[in-house]
Amino acid sequence: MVRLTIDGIAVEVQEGTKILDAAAQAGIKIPTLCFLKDINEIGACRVCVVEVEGCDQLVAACNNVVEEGMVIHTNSPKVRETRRVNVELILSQHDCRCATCVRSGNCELQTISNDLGIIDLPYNQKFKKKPWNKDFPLIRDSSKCIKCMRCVQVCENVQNTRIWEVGNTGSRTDVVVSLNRKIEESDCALCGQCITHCPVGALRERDDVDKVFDALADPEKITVVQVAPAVRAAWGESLGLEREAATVKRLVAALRKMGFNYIFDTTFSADLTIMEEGSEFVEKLKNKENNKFPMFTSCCPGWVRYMKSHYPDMVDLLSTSKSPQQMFGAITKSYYAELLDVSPDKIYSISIMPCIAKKHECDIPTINDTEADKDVDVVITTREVDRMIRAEHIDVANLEEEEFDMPLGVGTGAGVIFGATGGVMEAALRSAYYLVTGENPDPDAFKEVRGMDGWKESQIEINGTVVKTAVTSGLKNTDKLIQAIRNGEVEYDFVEVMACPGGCSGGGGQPIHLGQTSNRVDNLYKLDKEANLRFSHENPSIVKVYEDYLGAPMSEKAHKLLHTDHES
Ligand code: HC0
Ligand code: SF4
Repeated sequence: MVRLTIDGIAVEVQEGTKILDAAAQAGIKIPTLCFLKDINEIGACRVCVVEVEGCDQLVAACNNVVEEGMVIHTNSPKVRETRRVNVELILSQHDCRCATCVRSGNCELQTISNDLGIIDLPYNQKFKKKPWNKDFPLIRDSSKCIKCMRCVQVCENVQNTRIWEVGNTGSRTDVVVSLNRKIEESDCALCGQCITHCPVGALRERDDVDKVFDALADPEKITVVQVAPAVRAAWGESLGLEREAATVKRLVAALRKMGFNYIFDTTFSADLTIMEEGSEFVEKLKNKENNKFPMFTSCCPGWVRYMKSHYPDMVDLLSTSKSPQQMFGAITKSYYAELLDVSPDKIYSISIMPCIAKKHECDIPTINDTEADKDVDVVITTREVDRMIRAEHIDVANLEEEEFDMPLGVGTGAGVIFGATGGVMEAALRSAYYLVTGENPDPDAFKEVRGMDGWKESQIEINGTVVKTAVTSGLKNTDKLIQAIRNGEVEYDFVEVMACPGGCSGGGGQPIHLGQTSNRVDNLYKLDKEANLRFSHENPSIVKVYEDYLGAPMSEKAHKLLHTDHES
């Protein structure tokens, strides 16, 4: 153990502890800006500097370890003044027009500047605005970048993708798309983790809110909106709502107030995905010798993009089932258009997702299989729907809860847990067990696949057949798993991959509050536990859509509408 004094408090911590962590253990908060625990500990911004007695220079608290007998001052006049100058210099290179910034109110630079009492900009502002493809789902504004390197590190060290790199040196240092590429030429998976880890407004999603407002104002359009599983666990965070108050039914009430004609639940089509993907898997298993394994889930478009660019020779291992978002779009513009007795082109289909990659998925040419132009017309993120709610001045806290519309508003607990890592696998196993044995398992029988670990394994016996499964989230974890499969170190029958750590709950379109993913995941499992229906095959709307329209899972019609070959 190491003994030291921080701000007059005697502290005893383990050897190797960083000054920042030692201070936190003593209840002292040192401000940080570029720091991200275990991801970016480079001390670049110099906001966390502290004074160590006997040291001429101030030291960064995030990447210097404690030493026996140290006497540290975290907020002395010298520290305060240095921090202030450091932040003023950062501001001199940052476009400080906060009023029009997407991160205003949730910006770490804004908070630190305010906390340090900076109420004027003493240096001339010099910032660069570089051209960017505004049609791409991920938008970068170079004039907001503070070169903290968080995006570079998250992309490389968590997502194994290396889209960003440092260009130039000295005062011209910049973050650029690597290998001199344009973003649209790069292999960006569109997971959006760089956005959620950016402390400022340098990275954001393409804003599609106006398209939705235009559709709502167009009397010729019937607006049909779907709400993804993980959105319900997070939408209240940026509206200041307590988790208990931010129910999905309250979100439904807000959407109805905004004027959406039909408000449905993506958990319905998550259940539909289970019917198709579960049946596809069971069919493959029946003829094991003639099929290649493992079968990979295909519902995460970030993962599908990653596989296409990094492992193109393995694309045929992806399940052909479309994602719930796209199944929903296809059902909306076929079955539901028929129920409404309108042409599919009259329907404008909107999807609220925790995800950036979904904005790309709905534009993949071969994903659209109905008579309409596009099965899903526009995708907005959880952050964008929150902005719409604010723009409409809806007092969500005082809204009465309302129900989804019918029949596509019914989902099971199995569909809800799609938004958590392991959830798709667990939901699939619940129904696969039923499809093989004709009996339901205990709904909690496959709990092993829950939890935030990056790579989880389980073996499950169904009617004498042992099924080996794995679940992974985060693309670096995924890469390790694929390498192990390719090297013959592991063998699985069924693998779930989600690009974002923790699954969609930690998606790149979610409100930006780092450290919230596991709370969101817990919330989804709680909703599953409390649900009346916990098996996808028991969803009455699913039973009906097969009876009245699709016939059976994997039928010709189901194939046409609900499956894809992942070719483009
Ligand atoms: Fe997901 Fe999905 S679970 S990818 O994370 O499968 O975005 O929430 O909507 O489509 O259902 C995202 C979340 C979805 C889809 C579902 C799947
Ligand atoms: Fe999108 Fe979810 Fe995949 Fe992340 S894990 S890229 S949020 S689908």
